[in-house]
Amino acid sequence: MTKRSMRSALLLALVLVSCRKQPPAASTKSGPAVREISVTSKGFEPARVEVPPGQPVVLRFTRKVKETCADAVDVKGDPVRHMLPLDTPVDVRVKAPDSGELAFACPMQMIHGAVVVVPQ
Ligand SMILES: [Cu+2]
Repeated sequence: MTKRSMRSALLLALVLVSCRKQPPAASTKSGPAVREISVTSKGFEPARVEVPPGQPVVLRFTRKVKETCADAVDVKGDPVRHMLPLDTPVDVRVKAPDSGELAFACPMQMIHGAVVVVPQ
C-alpha cells in the first residue's frame, strides 16, 4: 500500500466512524457545525474555537493523554459534566451566544477553553 492510499483509507475510516456516531437527528444536511478539540498535555487544543453567532455547534472532545485533570469537561450553562474517556470522541452540543464567548473547563477549573463568537 502506498502512503497516499493508506492516507485515503484512514480518512475513509475516520469518516465512517464519525458518521456512525452521529445521532439520527444530526444527519440532516443542515446539521450543526462540528469543532474538534483535543485534550493534550498542553490542555485543550485548540483552546479557542471560532463559531458564528447564535448557531448550534457540536464540540467534539477527544482526550489524548492519560495523565490530565481534564478527564471531563464542564461547559458554561450546561449542568451536565461530560466525562472524557481516553481516545474516545465525545460530542457536546452547545448553542453559540449572540456575541462574546462560551467558556468550558476541566472540573477543577484549571484548564480552560472557550467558544468564541465571530460575527459573519
Ligand atoms: Cu483540572
